[in-house]
Amino acid sequence: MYRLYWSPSTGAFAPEAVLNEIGARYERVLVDTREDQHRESDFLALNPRGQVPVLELPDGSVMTESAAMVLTLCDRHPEAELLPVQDHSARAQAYRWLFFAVANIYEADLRHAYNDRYTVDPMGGEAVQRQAEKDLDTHWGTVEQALSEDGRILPDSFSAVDIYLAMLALWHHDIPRLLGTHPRLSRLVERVRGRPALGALWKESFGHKKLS
Ligand SMILES: N[C@@H](CCC(=O)N[C@@H](CS)C(=O)NCC(=O)O)C(=O)O
Repeated sequence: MYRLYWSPSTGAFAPEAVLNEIGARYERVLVDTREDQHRESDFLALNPRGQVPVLELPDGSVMTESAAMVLTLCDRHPEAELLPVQDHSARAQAYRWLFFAVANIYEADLRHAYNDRYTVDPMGGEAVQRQAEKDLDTHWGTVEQALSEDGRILPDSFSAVDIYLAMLALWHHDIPRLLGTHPRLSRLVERVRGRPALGALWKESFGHKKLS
């Protein structure tokens, strides 16, 4: 059985969504970042970086990095068809946009949320945050151009990368503006939200958020 160390409103959503899509058995261990549980020694022994999510595989090995978890779960459960097959060029596009999302959008979201960590100037947090907002505009613009008209990052199939992008969209500091100005992304979010396997998790994770 898989074990997912998670906290609400974090990158744990993506691997948990994939676990739901593939129908795998898993248990959740709450590491509440709001209570600083991610800084406790037991958890630091699993992830010295002190971040969620952490995924324990059925053989007891432990991994960090949400995107790596998504790829690992898709590889281990190919029957769920959440990624194109290995030798198809669409697989390369899936890697491309997942890495793009992590390296750029997730990165800018962290700068926005933890702006004080990105400057030695005690007054500099707001400037870091403004720059992160500008960068997010640029990166979401790039994604919007890459999406199909009906809101998929791979034009021929739904994929785990759509799930990952939907999660990042729901972290945006101004979701109504983001979705209002990015119609293809808005359709992607609707598609992910409508996935039968994700209903309960979506409600728990994002049910309180205003989308328009
Ligand atoms: N690259 C990591 C980033 C993980 C990460 O930044 N997690 C955040 C929540 S989304 C966290 O644990 N923040 C607590 C902290 O840094 O203090 C991943 O994709 O898993």
